[in-house]
Amino acid sequence: MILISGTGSNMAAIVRTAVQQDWAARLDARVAAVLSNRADAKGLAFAQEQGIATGVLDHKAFDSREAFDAALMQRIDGYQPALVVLAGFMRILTPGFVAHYAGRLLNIHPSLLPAFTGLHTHQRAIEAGCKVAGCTVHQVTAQLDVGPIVDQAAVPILPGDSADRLAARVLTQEHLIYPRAVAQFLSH
Ligand code: NHR
Ligand code: GAR
Repeated sequence: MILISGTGSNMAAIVRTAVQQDWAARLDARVAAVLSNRADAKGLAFAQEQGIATGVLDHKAFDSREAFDAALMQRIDGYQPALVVLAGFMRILTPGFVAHYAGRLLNIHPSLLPAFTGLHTHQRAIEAGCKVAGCTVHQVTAQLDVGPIVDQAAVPILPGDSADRLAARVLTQEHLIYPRAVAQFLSH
């Protein structure tokens, strides 16, 4: 199960790797569905083209984070997933949600955690004068961006880098380490 909010390039990387590496035969695993909190998330079209079930649950239609998360849990549990993968999913999840999927909830964050938790990581890394940046796959816990680190990759920050240029460099690494981390999780 993959949750997205936007482009879904990490989701697409996982879907492509699952096909290329034949996860169905080798890991008895497939992407059960792709859910988004935004109806206009670009990644939904890609998932549909791949024949994957998709769904939209608009957080703005709910009175509280708890109500949104309860509905999201119900949707997810309909697929009985072994693993829930956040891939550019932009809603903070409640402690109840996190507890429900404890040990089977992964996220990719666009920084070398524990540095730069939260948002706007690339701009903040450039402004801090960092010489390296990167991305982190981590288990999701109730506290934001601090769950156990599963894998990381580093890239250089080059003179004159913009946040967009750095983000693109980091994203190529995300597309390598996230499918690898998911496969590793599913092989245990
Ligand atoms: N939920 C929990 N409980 N723990 C984590 O570690 C989580 C999480 C939900 C999402 C991804 C995370 C990231 O990789 C993630 C980790 C969104 C926000 C945020 O502030 C922060 C961190 C992450 C994702 N979201 C705003 C909110 O009010 C909305 C921002 C927007 O819509 O653009 O939920 O960076
Ligand atoms: C990725 O860089 C991901 O690490 C980051 O957003 C991008 C999503 O791209 N995630 C967050 O910032 C979570 N708060 P994608 O939709 O193309 O996978």
